Amino acid sequence: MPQEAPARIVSELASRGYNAEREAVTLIAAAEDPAATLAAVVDAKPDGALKVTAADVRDVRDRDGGRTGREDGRGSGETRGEPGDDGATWGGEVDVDTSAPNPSVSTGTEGTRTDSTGRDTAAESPVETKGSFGRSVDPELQSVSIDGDMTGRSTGTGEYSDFVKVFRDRYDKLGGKLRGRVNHRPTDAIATMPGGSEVALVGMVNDVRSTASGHWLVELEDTKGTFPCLVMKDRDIAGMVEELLFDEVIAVEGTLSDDAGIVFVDTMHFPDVPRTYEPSYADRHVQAALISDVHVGSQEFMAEEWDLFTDWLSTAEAEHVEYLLIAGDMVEGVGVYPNQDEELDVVDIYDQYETFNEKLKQVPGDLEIVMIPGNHDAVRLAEPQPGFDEELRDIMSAHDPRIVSNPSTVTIDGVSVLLYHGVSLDEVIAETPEDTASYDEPHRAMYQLLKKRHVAPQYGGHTRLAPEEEDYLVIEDVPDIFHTGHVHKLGFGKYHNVLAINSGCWQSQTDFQKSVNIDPDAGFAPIVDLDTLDVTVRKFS
Ligand code: D5M
Ligand code: FE
Ligand code: ZN
Repeated sequence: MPQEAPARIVSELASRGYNAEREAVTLIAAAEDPAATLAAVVDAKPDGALKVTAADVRDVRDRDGGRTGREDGRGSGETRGEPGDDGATWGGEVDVDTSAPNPSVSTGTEGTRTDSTGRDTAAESPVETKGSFGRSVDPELQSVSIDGDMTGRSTGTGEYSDFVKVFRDRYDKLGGKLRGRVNHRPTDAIATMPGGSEVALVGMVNDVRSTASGHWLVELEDTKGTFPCLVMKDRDIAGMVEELLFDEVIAVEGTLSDDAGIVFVDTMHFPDVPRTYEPSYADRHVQAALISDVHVGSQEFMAEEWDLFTDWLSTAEAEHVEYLLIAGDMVEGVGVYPNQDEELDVVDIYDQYETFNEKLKQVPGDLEIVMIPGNHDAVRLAEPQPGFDEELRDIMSAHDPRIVSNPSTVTIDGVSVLLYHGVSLDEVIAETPEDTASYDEPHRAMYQLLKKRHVAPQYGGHTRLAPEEEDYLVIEDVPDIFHTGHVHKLGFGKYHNVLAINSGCWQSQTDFQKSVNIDPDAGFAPIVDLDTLDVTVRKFS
């Protein structure tokens, strides 16, 4: 099986009981004789040492007068991609595997698994490999920065006052996006205005009811109180009411009733993404693989398909894939759903993460991995979910992934990606009309979240929210890409130029899913061109 050098180095080190710094792997890969360098580095480590550092590799390199290392030390020498050259330096073998199927491909700016973009039509053909070094990545060009990671910053104690604070913060942040667009007044001021006045208010949706005559009564709440707003059933905006979720922040304009007790609504506004939003693009050709819901430890985890995916990542065809973003549910977890234990392959949660770590080692070492937890992971269920604790980070450290909270924003090569696991999508799909959001078009449910500028608006339902000093779930800045998982369905499209991708899963249908007719899209890897935001879906199942 062809394996690209850094991944091979990581697994070689792991088999000898070492974790390694990313840079150390890069330096070893860059050595003239990676195998000899690795052996020398390991020899030089004192007994009981656990981690190979870049300094260790440099020490060995300097000691050998540069024989085992390239001068620039950057790990991506020009000769890297030459067939037979670098491949031969690893134990003298050249891997050329013609048996692996080429993953089928489809590209486009919008799609689902079942659409007509040709996903099922690609023929099987041999993978082209360039020795064991299919990739050529310059780590100096990679850039990753994280925003909104609340790991270690949780302050909530669950007290009532925390709830007040978090909702206050939500109202301030989202209200701020609406206040410039309407001439709003606080609810207590509206109550004193003369009947018939033109009014506007910005509020959180407190209640939505239909009246006996089929109109909609939407109760909005601001910091001063609540106010009833009536949307007549024959108005165009009546359709918008069906898209409302509790606790989202909207603005309305309308006319005050004669007794100043109710507003007859004419227009309704969402914080939304501006239609003219211009996303940022990378200024070089570089790609990111967006995946989710690996569910290692489940009997249905698709190990073979995962192997095909990571093998493919090691080929020249994937050489521009420099980032792997994982949107939660790394492992199957334990006790997540009733009777889940009957379908576990690995029953211990720590063993599940150990196994996941092994799966990560198959990913070429020069890819930057960023991941957030999901509802199957071993962190608190309530959102925002902090990134994993130290013990789990240690277990998952072989590839040195960046582990951040759910949600978080990661900016890669200048392109911002909002990562959110996606538990609220179940709610959006259940509570808004079928043409607004469905499991077959999960990206449309994501559009709703972008429109509401909040990843999980509704408190107290399916989605559990943890009260914090601030509302980390507000989408303050418009991301260039919004990436979720959780519903195990593949779908992507653009909303006001923001690319929304729900990335499917690596778990075949479970008994529960069978019983409720969930047909997962398993074994797909959407690949995004960061210089164009175009998507190519690779199929490994
Ligand atoms: O959930 C994957 C999808 O399946 C997501 O849409 C929720 C749904 N699901 C799966 N199992 C259950 C149970 N037992 N009850 C309700 N909904 C469920 P994931 O959380 O990734 O397994
Ligand atoms: Fe999942
Ligand atoms: Zn999930």
